[in-house]
This record gives sequence, structure tokens and C-alpha cells, in this order.
Amino acid sequence: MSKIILITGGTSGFGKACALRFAKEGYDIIITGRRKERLDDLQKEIESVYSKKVLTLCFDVQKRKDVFAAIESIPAEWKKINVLMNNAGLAAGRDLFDEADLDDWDTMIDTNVKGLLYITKAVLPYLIEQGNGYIINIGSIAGKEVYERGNAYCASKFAVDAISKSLRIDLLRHKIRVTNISPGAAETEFSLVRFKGDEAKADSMYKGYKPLTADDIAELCYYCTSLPPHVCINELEVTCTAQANTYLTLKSPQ
Ligand code: NDP
Ligand code: 8X3
Repeated sequence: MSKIILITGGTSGFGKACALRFAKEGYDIIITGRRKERLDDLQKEIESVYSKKVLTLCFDVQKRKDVFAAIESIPAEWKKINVLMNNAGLAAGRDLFDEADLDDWDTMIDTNVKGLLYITKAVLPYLIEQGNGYIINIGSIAGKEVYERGNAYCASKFAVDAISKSLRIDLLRHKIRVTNISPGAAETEFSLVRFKGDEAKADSMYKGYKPLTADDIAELCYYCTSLPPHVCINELEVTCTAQANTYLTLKSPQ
């Protein structure tokens, strides 16, 4: 059996690009997400293009029982998981603190923080068993520096940063590497989700400069895991060249 990576949020963006990239490098892939049709389509694509095995798990990471049931349901031969990529996540809304929607806050904390904790706890026994496990957490530059209207999203990504640091400490005895990847703006479905289907608003986030792509992130994720076992990239902050930080991006006039 090849090495196995479990990627949450494999139906789009970073997760999908990583599934394709790791399959190209010879991994068998476990992909999760809520949109079954997309999981099935990606499974077919990977199996036909790369001839690698794919297992799909359809569930919502916010639902604790469903997370543990889904991970428990993985067939024994698939439980030899080498890499866990905690990627499923979202921003919901971009509003001033006093105007923000409480349901948006719940969704972001339940997905980006609690979902990530549940998945990690459920998968950890299998990673530990492999003796050389690797965890990639997808944080954000929003988890390094707060910006206006970022409030709960930033808080959720600061939490991912803190969880990555504690995992590195608590799992030291298991020789598990933990990399917190903190990307800046990347063109995926992220903004479409954030702005609740408003395509014009979403597109405007990526106008006038060249943002990161999902393939850029996949390249970095694979690079980290391909280093020798004694080398661990703890933190990787990456922006496109036009972006200096969360509030300064050089854009050409539209
Ligand atoms: P996309 O919207 O393209 O992909 C998000 C993925 O997360 C989808 O596969 C979606 O699957 C999954 N997901 C969201 N909520 C849930 C849930 N409750 N249960 C299960 N799966 C879920 O966005 P990106 O690829 O850009 O985002 C991936 C990660 O990268 C996120 O954590 C995001 O915060 C982070 N990030 C994104 C940046 C960007 O600019 N794009 C920059 C920095 C970080 P489905 O809907 O099928 O459930
Ligand atoms: C996504 C990047 O800057 O929109 O995490 O928060 S940003």
C-alpha cells in the first residue's frame, strides 16, 4: 500500500489541489467534504489520471459524532494514515464587530476550530501508530495579524496557530511533525463562500493583482512533507508577491 494522506475539505480549492498533487506523487488519498457529488467526481479523476486509490468520506466537520463515526468507519487498510491535512474551513461574512452575524461566528468557530480539533483527535491514534505522522494545519495570515472586519475569522485562525503549537509540544514523544501553513489571499471559492454567493464581490477580491492559487499551496504542502523525517517546517507564512500583509496589497487601478 502507498502512503496515505487524509485531506479535509477536498471538494474545492486547496484541498482539491492537494489531493491531485499528492496523488501525482504516489499517495493514496482520503478526501472529505459535505458535497458528495464533488467527492465522487474527484475520486474518478484521481483514479483515472493517477491510478491511485481514493476513499471518500462525506460529513460535516462541525458535527462531533459524525466526525468520529466517519473516521471509525475507515477500513483497516486505510487507517495507516501518514499525513493529516486539516484544511476544511471558511470565512462567513466580513463585517464590523458590532454589525456581525452571530450565526456566522458560530459557523466559523465550529468549523475552523472545533472541527479541526475533532478531526485531529479522531485521526491521531492512526497517525501515532505509523510512527512518523505529519499534520498540516491550514491557518492563514489572518491568524498572524488581525484586520478590520476580520474579528471571528481572525480569532479562529489565531486558534489554529495555537493548536499547531500545542500539537507540536504534546506530540513530540510520537515524532509527529506539525506544520502551520498561513497563506494570504488565494483565488479559490473562499470569497464566494465568505460573501454568500455574491460573485461580483468575490471576484473583486482578486482584481488588479495576481493572487496565490490553490496549486501554489499544494506545491508547498507537498514540499514540507517531502523533507527528511528529522526536518520540520513549523511555520510557513506565504503571500503572493503583491501582498505585504493583511491590509496592504498593491493593486493596479481597475
Ligand atoms: P474553498 O471554499 O475553495 O474550500 C473550502 C473547503 O472546506 C471545501 O472543500 C469545503 O467542502 C470544506 N468545508 C467547509 N466547511 C466544511 C464543513 N463544515 N465540513 C466539512 N468540510 C467543510 O476555500 P479554500 O480552499 O480557499 O480554503 C481552504 C482553507 O484555507 C480554509 O481553512 C481557509 O480558511 C484557508 N485559507 C484560505 C485562503 C484563501 O485566500 N483562499 C487564505 C488562507 C487560508 P464542502 O463545502 O463540500 O463541505
Ligand atoms: C484568508 C486570507 O486575508 O482574506 O484566510 O483573511 S484573508
